[in-house]
Amino acid sequence: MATSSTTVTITGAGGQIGYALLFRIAAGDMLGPDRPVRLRLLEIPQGMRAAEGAALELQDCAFPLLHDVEVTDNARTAFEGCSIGMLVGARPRGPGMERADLLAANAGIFGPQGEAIGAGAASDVRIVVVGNPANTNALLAATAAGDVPADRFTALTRLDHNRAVGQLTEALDVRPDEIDGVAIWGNHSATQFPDVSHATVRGVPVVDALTERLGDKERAMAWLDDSFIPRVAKRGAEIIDVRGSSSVASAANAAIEHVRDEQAGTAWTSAAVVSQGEYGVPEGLVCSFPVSSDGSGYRVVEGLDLDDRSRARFEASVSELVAERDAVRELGIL
Ligand code: NAX
Repeated sequence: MATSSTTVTITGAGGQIGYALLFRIAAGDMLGPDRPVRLRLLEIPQGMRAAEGAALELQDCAFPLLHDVEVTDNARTAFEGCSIGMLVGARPRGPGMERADLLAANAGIFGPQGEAIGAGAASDVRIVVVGNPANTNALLAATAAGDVPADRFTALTRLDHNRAVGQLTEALDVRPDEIDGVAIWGNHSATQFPDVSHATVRGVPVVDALTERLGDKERAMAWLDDSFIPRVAKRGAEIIDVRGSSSVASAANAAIEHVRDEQAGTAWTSAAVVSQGEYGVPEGLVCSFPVSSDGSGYRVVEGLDLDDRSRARFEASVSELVAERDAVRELGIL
């Protein structure tokens, strides 16, 4: 008997990240070689031609796992029967736009998309929000989705996680798969806290390995504070500066890994999930934590010690999330 296909909905599918996502998903990179997919591409009218063009190219790839592609500018159609939703399309900050304007514009996107998910998505639906401000956009969609359990909504901080691993591989001259236990805490923004205090390299604490390499612990801590943390947190700006365009393939790769690991299971990665009060984070905020998955969704890794410096960094980022939530509430949206 043929395996039934999984419906994957991608918003902003005509954009840059969309273009980098579609072909890898259709090739089986996200759900594996045994799970055929049906793609639903959601765009706004101005983006429809680009999405339709991508659909033509998908046809020209003749991917054996790709059972169907539909392009639409109707959110209800796009999310009907959706099991995996990747919410990439968002309103970028325009010139002179204040934070409140940005949040209101995105509420106008993520509210109706959340409603469409509530109205028609499959009972096993899981959502990852990529479009910025990702954490608060996920909160907006989750709130609008009615009966869909809030823990089905996540936001992407896997790119930040991967960036942190990438910085360590260079500093320690090791391979990415030799590093475990990196964590991103807080908001997907420059306030995020990339944390190595529970990380190991070939089983040795990263801080000890850095101390060995740089000569003493003071230098290791200075590298973490002055180089590693700001570089990871501001890597998006560095990419724009060097490449002349924002992160695209690395963002698409991170989104694919986020969904793959949530579905297949993982002992440890980073993702923004709906807080249930873990580590003192106000309930309901969509906040990045170290997480694990047994295949049924991401859960926060609990019981980790955070020293005072770490806690202060984490709390600063959580305060930003609270401010974003409050700003949305003040607009009467939540
Ligand atoms: P693009 O501007 O290339 O593409 C966005 C697409 O979304 C456009 O085609 C646009 O027509 C479409 N769109 C806008 N409103 C829509 C709506 N209501 N419904 C459906 N489609 C809609 O941006 P791209 O480079 O692809 O980036 C997409 C988003 O990812 C941005 O918000 C960006 O800030 C965010 N990012 C998030 C990252 C993360 O780690 N969470 C990292 C990369 C990226 O910066």
